[in-house]
Amino acid sequence: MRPLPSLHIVLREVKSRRQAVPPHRRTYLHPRSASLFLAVGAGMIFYFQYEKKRLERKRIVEMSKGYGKPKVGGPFTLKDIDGNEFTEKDLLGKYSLIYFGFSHCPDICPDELDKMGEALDIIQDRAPNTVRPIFISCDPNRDTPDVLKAYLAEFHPSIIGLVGTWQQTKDVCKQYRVYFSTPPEFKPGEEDYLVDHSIYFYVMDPEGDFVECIGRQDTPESAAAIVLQHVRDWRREKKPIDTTPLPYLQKKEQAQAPPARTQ
Ligand SMILES: [Cu+2]
Repeated sequence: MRPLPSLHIVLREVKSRRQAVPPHRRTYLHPRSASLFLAVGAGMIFYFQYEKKRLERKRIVEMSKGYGKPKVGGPFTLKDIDGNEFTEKDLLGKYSLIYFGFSHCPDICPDELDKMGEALDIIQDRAPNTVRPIFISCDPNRDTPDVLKAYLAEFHPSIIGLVGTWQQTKDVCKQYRVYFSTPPEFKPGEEDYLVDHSIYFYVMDPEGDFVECIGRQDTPESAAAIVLQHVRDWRREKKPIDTTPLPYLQKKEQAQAPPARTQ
């Protein structure tokens, strides 16, 4: 077997071949062109990766809108904590972040709502008023509007609390494929039950279609990043998005505004 040439010999060969090219025909890559070349290359790789991810997200979004597929979301009728009717039509215009829980939940709901609050601050900072956070109670017996109002006051002020009758709650849970186990009514002495519920945030687009789930493994930062990415995709496709200030900001503004002058 022929022995492999040593590195030294290889280098010498390269050198001599290079020298064989007359000086005026040698091509040099100027350091500036080299860095430009690398920057363009890196930019293209980044762009293609971004596009690939965007198309992948789009495919998933379109798949979840597809016919014949189990659909998440649909018509429902509930009431907000001020007693106003709230239906699936009130989800339109902005992105929604929907969470199903109950105020007696010992630990998961508070943790998730804290996380939602932090994510909402990040989102509000980068894409103001594009997302409407919603908490739907799946414990209609104990979560009266007042109970829910007091409970949600401990979390982010933008969260809209929704409650319904037992049947309305059962219906909305069915629409969102949330397991619903709450008994229609509780007997005295049995008020201390736990409610099994899903622990996802449902991200719905401004047309009211489900786009993605945010799970317990997500941090406030990653949850915000998921939502912001969808908002960016939506805007990129030049689809309309409502950015009127969220109700809690409007209330805040009204409270701060000087009283109207009367003559
Ligand atoms: Cu919970």
